[in-house]
Amino acid sequence: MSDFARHIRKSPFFIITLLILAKAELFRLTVFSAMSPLRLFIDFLSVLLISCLIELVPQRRLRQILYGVYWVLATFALLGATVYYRYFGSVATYTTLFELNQLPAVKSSVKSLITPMEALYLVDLLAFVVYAVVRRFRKRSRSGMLAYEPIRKSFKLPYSLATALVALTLISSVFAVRASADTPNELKRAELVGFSNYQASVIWNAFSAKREKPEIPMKDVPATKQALESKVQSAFASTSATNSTKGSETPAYFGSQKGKNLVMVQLEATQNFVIGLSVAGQEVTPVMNGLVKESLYFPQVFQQIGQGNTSDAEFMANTSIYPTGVVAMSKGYSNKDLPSLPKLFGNLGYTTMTLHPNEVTFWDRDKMYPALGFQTYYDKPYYTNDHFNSFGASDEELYRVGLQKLKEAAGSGNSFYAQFVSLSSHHPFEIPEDKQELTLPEDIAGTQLGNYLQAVHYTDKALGKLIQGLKDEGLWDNTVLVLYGDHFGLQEKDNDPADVSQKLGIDYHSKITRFNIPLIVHASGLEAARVERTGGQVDILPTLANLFGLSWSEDEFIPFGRDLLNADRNVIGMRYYLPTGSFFNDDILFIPGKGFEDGTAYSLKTHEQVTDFSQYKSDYEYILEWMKLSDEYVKQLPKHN
Ligand code: GP9
Ligand code: MN
Repeated sequence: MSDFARHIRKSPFFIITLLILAKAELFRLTVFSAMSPLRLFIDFLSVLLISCLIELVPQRRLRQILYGVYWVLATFALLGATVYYRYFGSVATYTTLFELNQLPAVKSSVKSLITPMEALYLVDLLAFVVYAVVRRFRKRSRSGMLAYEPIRKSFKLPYSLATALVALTLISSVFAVRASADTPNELKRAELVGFSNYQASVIWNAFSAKREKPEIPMKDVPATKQALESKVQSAFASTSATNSTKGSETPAYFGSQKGKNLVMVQLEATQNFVIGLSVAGQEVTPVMNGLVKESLYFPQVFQQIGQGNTSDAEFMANTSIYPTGVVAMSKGYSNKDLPSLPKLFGNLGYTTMTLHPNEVTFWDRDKMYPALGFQTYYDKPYYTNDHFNSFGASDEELYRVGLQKLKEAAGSGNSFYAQFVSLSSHHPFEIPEDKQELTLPEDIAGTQLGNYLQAVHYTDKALGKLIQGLKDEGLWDNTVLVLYGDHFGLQEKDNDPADVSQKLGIDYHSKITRFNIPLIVHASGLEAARVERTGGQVDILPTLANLFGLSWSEDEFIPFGRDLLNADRNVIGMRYYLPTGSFFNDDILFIPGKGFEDGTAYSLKTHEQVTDFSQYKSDYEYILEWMKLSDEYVKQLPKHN
């Protein structure tokens, strides 16, 4: 061990370059499950670039420190990105660092994502630390004092060679990044150019996007949107939710819920497969199952969140704008005057509020809620902490307080729009024992799947209390209740689809079933129906706008979803948890490769792979342009005061 450590101290250039390269390859193997001599060479050049830059520093001591920093930073960046990939299925970038302050609140989630494999990233650093401590200890016991022993001779690249290598490796990195710039799929891009080149390219793109003029000026957004809609299918033009009152015929359901209250509950980590599911003779979600029988139920809706997870789902449901995927929308766009559902209702004299039992600063909601135009928010301090999970209060407590607020709002004589964001079924789904009411078979109990079912069962039960409360307060008949899931719950790494399928007696697909969330709209007098149209979280606002008869002009608002009750066809984009260019239409889930042709498609009906998907090429081209348009739109929105 001491030889290894001495080498690091004497000739860090070789050994640290090699160690970081080894870790870059470990990352490649874990994330992309593939390695090739060409990719290894590209990684080598990018690792070498930093080492050679350090070699240009003349002071030996400073060089040593920089190597140490390089070693530690690269190790933790790659290790962190590996764990991050396991949850998000995306390669972390510098913007992920903005979320580090949230780590303490989700430490149990992070812990459950770490595997023993991660130790491989750390062995060399640990060995070095042990060596350094032992060496110091020995020295102290010999001389009775601490002393730094300078290394008199250490290896250093000749200045001219280091300069030449910097130039060469820099050119090769720029070349690799440029060659992959046309690949929309971020995962593929990261795989092609390697971790550090990918980081450099993301930073460069963000920097140049700031300086460049918008590609589609605001005044051209409506026309571009219209053109895109008709490009995919002329039917889109007539079902566009730009302004529901604009079409020649009145859309179905238009204004049927006008003037009623809206209570919209975003259910944490609730996937659609739990609806109607029974385990060992017990219904997992009896309350929602009952509701479905008397509601509009949309079983083919999918998550579309980006880096902002729960908060992105809130953002989308209230704006019908796609998350850019580059940053949590709450962090990146809360300075904007966001067109939104709370504002549309607010303009009609509604009282608007949002309720969530976590700290409001989590995901910068303290900035997002005002930007969305919610008049009031009720966060952590409003709830009695019943220590349900690491965030604090339970859903029952959320609804207890919420019902009081709804009662007060109703008392003022105004209609209200209240959004609830539930939290009790948060990953890793470990809820208090006395709240676990399902009796699960042995092979499910105690697994993540078992914990998930228990947590969702609790979420459902708490929801029942909200519904009962609304009935008791006499609000039920005049309130539209909307439920939807924010994103998947079951982690891919802990739940083999075949195993889940076998245990639950369903056909669980690792992507289609995982990203499928429920959407339920209940209103007294609204006839129950199962609406099979494919949809996403961007479609929630246009669908509700139609039901409530809300309208607007293009200057005020440009939503990027569709009214699911009137659309004849739908294509929705997904990025971040799947690479950019992925989409769901009414038939398939498509995931691109480098482009369309080398992509993969799965039938939504059978979950089987579809080999001939050429007919959907226009959907692929459309969704890329559509999401770009949404990005251009949100970027150009004016700042709010
Ligand atoms: C906490 C909640 C966390 O406020 O948003 O949920 P997550 O975003 O991790 O799903
Ligand atoms: Mn969530």
